[in-house]
Amino acid sequence: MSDATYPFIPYQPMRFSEEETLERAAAYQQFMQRRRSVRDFSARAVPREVIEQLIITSASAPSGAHKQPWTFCVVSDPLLKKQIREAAEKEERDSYSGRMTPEWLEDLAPLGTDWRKPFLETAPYLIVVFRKAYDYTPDGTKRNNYYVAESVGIACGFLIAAIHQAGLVTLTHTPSPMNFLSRLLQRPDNERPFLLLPVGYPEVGAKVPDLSRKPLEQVSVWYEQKPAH
Ligand code: IYR
Repeated sequence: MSDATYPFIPYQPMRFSEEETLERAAAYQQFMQRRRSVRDFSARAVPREVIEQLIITSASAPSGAHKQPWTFCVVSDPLLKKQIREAAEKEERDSYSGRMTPEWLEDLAPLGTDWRKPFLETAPYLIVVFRKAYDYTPDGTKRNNYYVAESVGIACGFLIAAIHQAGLVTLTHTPSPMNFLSRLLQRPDNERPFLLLPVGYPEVGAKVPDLSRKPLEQVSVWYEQKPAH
């Protein structure tokens, strides 16, 4: 570790009044409530530039030691989408008919999922997010990454929010095991598949399960200073 100091620049704060802050927090909350995991995709095209912007947003996520330990593989080639679908359905078929426990299948029943994944071909884009356990420096030595799952998970959260903000839909698909993605996308040994997100427009008349979200009281515990009396 050298004792050189590293450059710092002024932070450019967003400045809002208290009233505006609450309005913005509430408006964003309501906007995010409309996000749903959608499985019925339209084949309607999405411009490449849109996907580029979504990925730049996702890659702005914080990461352990700012290592940015992610790669976004963007698949629009119909032949490759077909190969991904076939490989995913092969794994999913085995999962749904034996690998998943009865309890797991019972928990999934309200979502109406099964081994069939037509969205892997219908959606105009598949974004396959890879996590990088380590990186290589230009001279080929390994450099460690930190909190990789947390970092890539946060980036995927940013990506999902950006997709919703653009008026598009996605779902988090996790075929298991996922190593066929490393093979089909020819990824190097330091990358592991993390999440697969189809991106596109919803099919006209798309339906989603009638679910509700846990209210604030059920998901939060508050530790506040007691009022003096
Ligand atoms: N990976 C499977 C099963 C699945 C598992 C969970 I947990 C879900 O919330 C949804 C599906 C699939 O993609 O169908």
